[in-house]
Amino acid sequence: MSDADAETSETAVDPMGDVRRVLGPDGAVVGDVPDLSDERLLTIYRDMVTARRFDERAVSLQRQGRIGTYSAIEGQEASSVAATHALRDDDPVFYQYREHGAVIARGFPAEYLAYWMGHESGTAGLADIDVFPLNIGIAAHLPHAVGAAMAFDYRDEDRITCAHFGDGATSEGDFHEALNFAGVFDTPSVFVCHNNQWAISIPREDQTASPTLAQKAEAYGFEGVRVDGMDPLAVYAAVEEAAQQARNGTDDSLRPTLIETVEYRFGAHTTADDPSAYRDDADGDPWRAWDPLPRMEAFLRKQGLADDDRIEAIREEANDRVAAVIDEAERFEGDPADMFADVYAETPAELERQRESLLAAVERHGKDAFLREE
Ligand SMILES: Cc1ncc(C[n+]2csc(CCOP(=O)(O)OP(=O)(O)O)c2C)c(N)n1
Ligand SMILES: [Mg+2]
Repeated sequence: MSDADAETSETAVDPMGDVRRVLGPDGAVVGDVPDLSDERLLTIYRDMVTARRFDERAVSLQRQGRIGTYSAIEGQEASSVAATHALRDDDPVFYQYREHGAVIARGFPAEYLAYWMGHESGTAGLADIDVFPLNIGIAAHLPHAVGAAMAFDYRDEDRITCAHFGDGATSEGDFHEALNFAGVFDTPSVFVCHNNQWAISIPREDQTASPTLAQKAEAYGFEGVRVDGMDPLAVYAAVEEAAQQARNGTDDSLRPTLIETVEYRFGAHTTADDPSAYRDDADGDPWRAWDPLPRMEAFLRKQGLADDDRIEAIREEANDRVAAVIDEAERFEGDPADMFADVYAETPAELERQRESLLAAVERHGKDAFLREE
């Protein structure tokens, strides 16, 4: 480590407490680097850069009225990207609504953005990559993730499930029911709890009296671990171990693992939120030194895997990837009747009346009359 590196490491305040870590704030190696090829390390970095670029563009699309409400990932790119790379491609991922990195790591189909634009058909693209649609009802996807893991067990399939959720989700009944079930039935499950310090305006300290979220696993009889969620290599290592435990669990320890990824939500909760109403901008300052992007970039440079040209090329590739997804998503043809589909097994009479009235209006005025003005 050079003198300059040592200085950066010492001067950065660590806001995370006791966590598993591989990279210092300056990208210096401080733990065991998982066994990843150079190409995969660069791919993880590329997907993180893509997630941040997607964030910038998605917020701007929302401001222009081109997508609906959007939940930003800035600061949390490492945990969903690296966690997904640590799985096999056919291990289903259940996520909340912020962990876009899971979709980007699986190939980033344009349908993903189309779904945020309101196209119901967008979920089809996610089925192809074994990612379940986003879940707004906090923690409601966790019993489903455990149920899917149980199904793999019953069918003797060599697959596991990975479920992402936030610190706020740990206060929901569904969280406790799902993890209790996972423990009792010893399901092949990995739970990734993104402790980004906030559940909209509720700070982590007001969410639970438990000193950590990871320790909640103890109540269900399996292991809980705390990881630096802004360190992609630490997240990768923890999820890879948990996935292996889920797949090949031994008799003396249960297969599920709860991983608390400690991180920070730099942006607003969503584009509908104004964080200045409940926190100071300066609250995020201690976390800036741990930003996953410059950290992973510094690591790649120190390892001799990237130089200025390489980093620039990766940024351009990320920009192009996001631009291509936006172009394709904006070409999706919407069918207004879709909004009535998949709500009820049998459409109630009042809803059917509304559907018919909308379709009659579309027939009268043409679909374009209902679209946004360019
Ligand atoms: C069952 C339920 N209750 C309340 C809400 C309103 N709500 C939306 S997001 C959110 C906070 C979730 O916080 P967290 O789980 O920490 O995820 P984060 O947004 O920080 O990623 C709440 C309470 C909801 N969507 N569903
Ligand atoms: Mg949160």
